[in-house]
Amino acid sequence: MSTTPFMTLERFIIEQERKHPEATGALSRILSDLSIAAKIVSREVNKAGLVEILGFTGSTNVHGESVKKLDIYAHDMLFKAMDHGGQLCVMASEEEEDIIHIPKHFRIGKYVMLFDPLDGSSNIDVNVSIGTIFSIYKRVSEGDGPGTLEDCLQRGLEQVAAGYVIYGSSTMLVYTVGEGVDGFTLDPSIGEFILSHPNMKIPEKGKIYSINEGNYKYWHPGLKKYIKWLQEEEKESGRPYSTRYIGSMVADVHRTLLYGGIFMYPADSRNPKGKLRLQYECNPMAFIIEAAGGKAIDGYKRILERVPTALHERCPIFIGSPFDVDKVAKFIADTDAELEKPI
Ligand code: P6P
Repeated sequence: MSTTPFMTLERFIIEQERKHPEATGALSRILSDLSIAAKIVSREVNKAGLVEILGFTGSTNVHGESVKKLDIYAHDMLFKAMDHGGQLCVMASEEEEDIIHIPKHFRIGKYVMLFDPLDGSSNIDVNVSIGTIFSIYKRVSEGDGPGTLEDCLQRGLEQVAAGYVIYGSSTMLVYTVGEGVDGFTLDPSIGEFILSHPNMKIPEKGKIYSINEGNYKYWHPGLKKYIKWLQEEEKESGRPYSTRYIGSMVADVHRTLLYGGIFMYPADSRNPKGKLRLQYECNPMAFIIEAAGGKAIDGYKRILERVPTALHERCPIFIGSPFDVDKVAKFIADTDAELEKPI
C-alpha cells in the first residue's frame, strides 16, 4: 500500500503556496494553467496514431528542422492555455523565432515563460516517449508593459520554477520551484495529476550512461576516454555501465533522475555548441536536476551560470548524478591539460 498521500497537483500547489506567506498565487495559477495544457496535449499524443496529426506539416522551424503537426498543436495549446491567465508579461517557444507577446486585451503579469512544446518530436511516429519542457522567470525589464527579449535571456540561476511533462507509458508532470522536485502522474479517468513521486532525489552515482555514440568520432578526446573507461570491467565502481539512449531528452533525463547516471549531449567537431537549446532544454532540466541533488555542466561549468546571448542558442550538456558528472568533467579537464603540455 503506497504511503504517498492522495494529493492532486492542484491541492499540492495550494499547499506549497501556503508555505510562502509572501506568495501572491500568480505562480500557482501559472502551474495550474500549464497542467491543463499538459492534459490536452497528452490526450492528442495518446491518440496521435488515430487522427490526422501525425506526419510533417511541410514547414520547417527556426532551426531548419521539419515540423510535425503535433509540434504545432502542442505549441498552440500551450499558448492558448497561458496567454490570457494574466500572470505572464512575455513568452518564448522553441518553435517561434521571436518572443511571443501577450495579446493586448489580456492583463500583463510579472512572470516570463519559456517552453519547448514537444521535445523529441522526431519520435512521435514511432511511439517513443516525448515531452514538454517549461521554464519560469520573474520579469526584469522596467515598467508594466509587454515583456522584452531581456526578460527571456536571463541566466538559468534566475528561474523561479521549471518542469517537464513526459508523454510515455503514462503521462507525468515533474516540476520544482527550487525546493525539491515532485512528480505527478495523470489519471485520465478523473483528469487529474496525482502525486506519485514526492521529493524526487537523484542517486549520488548511477550505472547508466546516455549519449548518441554515433557521434563518437567527432567528440572531445577526453570524452572518448571517459566512455571507454565506463566500458571497462571493474566491479567496485559498478563498471561496465549500461548504455541507454532514447533520443528524446525528456525521457533520457527522466530516467537519469529516477535511476541515476548521466545524460550527455556534448559539443563536437561538427557542432561546437552542441545541439540542445540553452533556454528551452538545458536550463530547465539543469534547474530540476540540481534541485533533486544532481549536477549539470556544459563540460566545464554549471549550465545555470551561463549568460544567454541569443534566444535559441545551443549549449553542450552533461547532466545527472554528481559522481558521474564530476567524473566526465575530470576526464575532459585532464585531457585538456595533457594537450596543453609543451611537447
Ligand atoms: P540526436 C530531439 O530531437 C532532441 O532535441 C532531444 O530531445 C534529444 O535528446 C536529441 O535531440 C537527440 O538528438 O542527434 O541524438 O538524434
